[in-house]
Amino acid sequence: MKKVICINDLSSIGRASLMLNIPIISSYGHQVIPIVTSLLSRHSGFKTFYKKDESDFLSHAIDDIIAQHDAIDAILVGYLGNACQVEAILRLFDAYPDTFKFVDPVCADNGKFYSGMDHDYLSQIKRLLPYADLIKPNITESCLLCNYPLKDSYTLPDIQQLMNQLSTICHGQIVITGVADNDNLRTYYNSPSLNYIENKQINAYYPGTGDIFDSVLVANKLNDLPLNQCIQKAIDGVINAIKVTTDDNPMQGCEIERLMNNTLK
Ligand code: PXL
Repeated sequence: MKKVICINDLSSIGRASLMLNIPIISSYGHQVIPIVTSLLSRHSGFKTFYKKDESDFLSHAIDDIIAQHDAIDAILVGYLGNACQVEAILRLFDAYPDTFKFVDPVCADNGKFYSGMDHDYLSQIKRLLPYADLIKPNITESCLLCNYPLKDSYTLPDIQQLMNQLSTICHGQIVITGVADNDNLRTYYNSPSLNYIENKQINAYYPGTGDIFDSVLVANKLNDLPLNQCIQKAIDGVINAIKVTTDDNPMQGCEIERLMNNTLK
């Protein structure tokens, strides 16, 4: 069984981060080893939430895991909530040079930073990207990482330039999500060369879709699928998760429980 360390927050209300990583990656038969970065009563897309920083726990947990010398197949990094956690994560990366490393530089969407995040925060999490085998910024995060102007729509030369700049930061595979093109959404990737997969845009915003995407992507990478197939499965996963959702309030996230058919029942 493959082992995946997932470094992400745990939000009680509104399906996001670890509450998506754990069930989805487990459903592929991989073992998830969660390391909590922050505890939130609700994800930060809600107007109010209570957040408890877990940097101290994260640092000690990482040192304990390193001391055990357990074999780890993949490390997934998502929402930190405190940029000081980068130091401990770099220690983990250093201790596992051959482990597949996936970094989602979670900090912004739809042209703006998430609550409590800013350019200083971004400059810290950017330090993780050179060590990653695969990164997945959305289009807003891509522009912010590259000091590229945020726009309403992006041309192919825009994406080419962003991809070029991102590949000077990360020498691994790069996936840029959420690029609108009329009624479609494009997911660009750089492996083996610049390419994209297009799907019909769904007219609703559900928090956590990036975490569903990350979970399916990493689970399939661990099964050695080529990047384009991993991306297609990640897109299909997000679309299916939105399709089965019945709650009128999209802030509650996608009802992935409806996709969890299992033999424990
Ligand atoms: O899905 C990204 C994410 C993760 N964690 C928290 C968030 C968000 C996006 O809003 O608020 C706490």
